Amino acid sequence: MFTRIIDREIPATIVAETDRLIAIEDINPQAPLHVLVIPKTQQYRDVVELAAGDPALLAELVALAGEIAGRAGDSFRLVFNTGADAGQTVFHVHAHVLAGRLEEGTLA
Ligand code: DGP
Repeated sequence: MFTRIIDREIPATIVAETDRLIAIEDINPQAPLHVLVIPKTQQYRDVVELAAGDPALLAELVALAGEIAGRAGDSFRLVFNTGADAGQTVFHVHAHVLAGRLEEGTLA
């Protein structure tokens, strides 16, 4: 599904892009800034697989998340829903970058 966004087959608001990552606005924002940072490869289902398979790419992802969040202020949350019971719905690893005022009880 994210592959179709990466390939420009379905639209998204792209806020950053590098050789290996794309960052888009979440379609259902849970905070004033809610961006998804997504490796372009669909090789990794979740952050545990990504950390094991390509730790440098995970570090790139965290750095890009910090850069994007830095545009809105200093503080942010970085959330990797991991597994269906934790609310993961898209099994192509992605980080939620959340900044600004959060809704009470929201875990993205
Ligand atoms: P997760 O529950 O962690 O797997 O998060 C998936 C997120 O992806 C969810 O917050 C909504 C977002 N999302 C799903 N489909 C689309 C889409 O087509 N476009 C965009 N921009 N976001 C999407």
